[in-house]
Amino acid sequence: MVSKFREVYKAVDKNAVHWFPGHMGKGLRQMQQKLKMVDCVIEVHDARIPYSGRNTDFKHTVTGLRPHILVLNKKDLSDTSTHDDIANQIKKNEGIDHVLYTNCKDQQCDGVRSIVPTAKYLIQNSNRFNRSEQPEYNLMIIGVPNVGKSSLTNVLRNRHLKTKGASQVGAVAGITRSVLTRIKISEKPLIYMYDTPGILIPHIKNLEHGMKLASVSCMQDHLVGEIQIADYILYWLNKNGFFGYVELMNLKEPTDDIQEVLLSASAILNKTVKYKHPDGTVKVRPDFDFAARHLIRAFRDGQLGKFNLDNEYSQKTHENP
Ligand SMILES: Nc1nc2c(ncn2[C@@H]2O[C@H](COP(=O)(O)OP(=O)(O)OP(=O)(O)O)[C@@H](O)[C@H]2O)c(=O)[nH]1
Ligand SMILES: [Mg+2]
Repeated sequence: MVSKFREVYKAVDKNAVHWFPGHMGKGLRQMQQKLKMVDCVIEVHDARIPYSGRNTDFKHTVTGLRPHILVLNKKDLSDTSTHDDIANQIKKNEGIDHVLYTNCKDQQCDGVRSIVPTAKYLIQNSNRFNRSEQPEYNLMIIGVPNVGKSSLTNVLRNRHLKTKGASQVGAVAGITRSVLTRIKISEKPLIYMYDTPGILIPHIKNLEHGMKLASVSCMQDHLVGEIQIADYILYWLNKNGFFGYVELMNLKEPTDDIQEVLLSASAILNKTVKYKHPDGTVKVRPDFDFAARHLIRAFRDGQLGKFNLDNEYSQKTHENP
């Protein structure tokens, strides 16, 4: 039987998934300047996309020979059944031995608790080069926008020092704009963390990687287009057999047509916009952007399920992205 759903995703606007504003280039330069002070790099990424959009340039420009921990954050929104498999694959393919899954919203999270001891262990067993005489350890947290770098810095600070958080956190990508002054996260031994701005690869060649980043809000929605993001989410849900959106969007059955989905949801959301008709009169039509945001929000909040958007790279195929 031929599937009624799309096998391949085609974007309306392929160029929309490029986002490299000035503060990212500047942030990257600041990070490189601070590097000689750094003993261990903590790379944070979204657990729903363990491969897509990870900034591979970091390996050459930032991580280098330093100890490297990969933190896959927002595990509360991700498909936990694939975690072990992915961690093993990353160890095998990338040589990163320490892959930790975290949920910054959970004070008791084992992954969060193990970051400082793991970093301490790795630093004590590494060649600190020019820093071997320095008593304090400096960590640098890096990653793409909105994955929870500042949240993690704050949780670690609160856990160990019982003081209030210092790094600004926000639901939109691009909150931290520059490399901040270091934040103390442990007294004994003395450990500091540099929080840094989220940095994307300047040119995202793989369209689906870009759309996955956008789907989990590592880019700003208006740049990619809400309807385009909703369409990618619809494509992915259908392709993977998740049909929770049918009820959410007031549909009778699954469909791959985003216009149909948005039109149907508009009936219950009851949001309209005025527009000027070519005949000069002002008319009213359903607010499709609002309906698109409704689908995107439900997907991001986990209402439609907990997903691994990179599932094609794990379990079955073991392909490299
Ligand atoms: N569900 C869930 N949300 C999280 C978690 N960690 C962070 N968040 C949320 O993710 C959003 C982004 O968090 P930030 O800490 O600002 O992310 P960032 O990586 O510093 O972002 P930039 O500074 O923009 O690069 C906020 O709305 C946080 O509340 C988590 O483990 N689970
Ligand atoms: Mg931040």
